[in-house]
Amino acid sequence: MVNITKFHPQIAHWISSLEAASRVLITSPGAADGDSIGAQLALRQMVKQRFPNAELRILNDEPLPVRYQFLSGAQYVHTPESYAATRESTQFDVAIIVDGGIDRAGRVRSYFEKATTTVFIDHHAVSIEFPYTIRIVEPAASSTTELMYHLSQTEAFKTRVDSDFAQQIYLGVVFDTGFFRHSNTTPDVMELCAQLLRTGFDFTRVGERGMLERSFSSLKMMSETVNRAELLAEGKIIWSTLPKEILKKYQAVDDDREGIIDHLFLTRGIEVAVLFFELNSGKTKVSFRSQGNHDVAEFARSLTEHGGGHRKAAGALLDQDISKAAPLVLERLERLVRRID
Ligand SMILES: [Mn+2]
Repeated sequence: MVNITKFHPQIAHWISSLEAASRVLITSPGAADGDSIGAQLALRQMVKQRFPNAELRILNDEPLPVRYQFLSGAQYVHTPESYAATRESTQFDVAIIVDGGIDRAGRVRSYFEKATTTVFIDHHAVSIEFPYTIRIVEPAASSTTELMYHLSQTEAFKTRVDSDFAQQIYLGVVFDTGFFRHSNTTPDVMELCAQLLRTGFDFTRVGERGMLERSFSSLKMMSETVNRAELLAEGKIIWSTLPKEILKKYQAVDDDREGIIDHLFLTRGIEVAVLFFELNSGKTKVSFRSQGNHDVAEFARSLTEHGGGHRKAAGALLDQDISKAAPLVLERLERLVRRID
């Protein structure tokens, strides 16, 4: 249950800083996903309706992935380059980061830190220590957009829920619940989505274009990854690799890798899926999915301090190259799955 009442002092503080603001910055950590993009666009609508004279800028370290470009409001999402082209001031009165901390905001961090008031809105339980002026963090929310919806319906904002706003909130919810599959799919989430659907937005399009669609080269890349997949531990582990030749061959962007591991994971009998990415730096990125009986976040943390995530979905950045990292990780994982130590 998302409890907004406890945030009333923070919301009051936020509103008074917005009242005095002429320039407002909205951002998210790099590699923005459906939840962070949905939350940014919904937040823009919320603030725009309540403070029509404020100048609002959405600024992210990386350009908006193609899959989100159909969203209403997508034209307002800038990178530092496209923003600098307008030669506007880089000083903001209020800066708001959603769905993750400022430590991963790349070049936008310097804009954020200069702002008079900084606001952090998130649903992740773990976050870095940063002296934000205002923190609104609710781990009970399935997604940042679910939290944003509740903030938008407070006396302070009273945002009109039109079909554009509903579309943005819905995208974040479907993204972070994995289409209502993950354990964060509460009855409240379903009721919220029922309300959103009544506004008449095209939810099929949000699901297909915003989540499932992939580019042709990404499809081919997936097929090569699936081709190379192998089983371990009597078919309880499935693993594969994405070497840099393949990433290069298909000119893969980050977004193209999305969802490949889920296809591996949904193979019958699998308890853990593992996908290794060879990085240009010589390091290896590894992603894990688990049915839940093996805690892959704990496993990822046991590999390196650059590891973590959730019990069922986690990742790590390893210093070794893929030829060394893969056997090492697989051997330890096999021990875990067979429960021998
Ligand atoms: Mn999220």
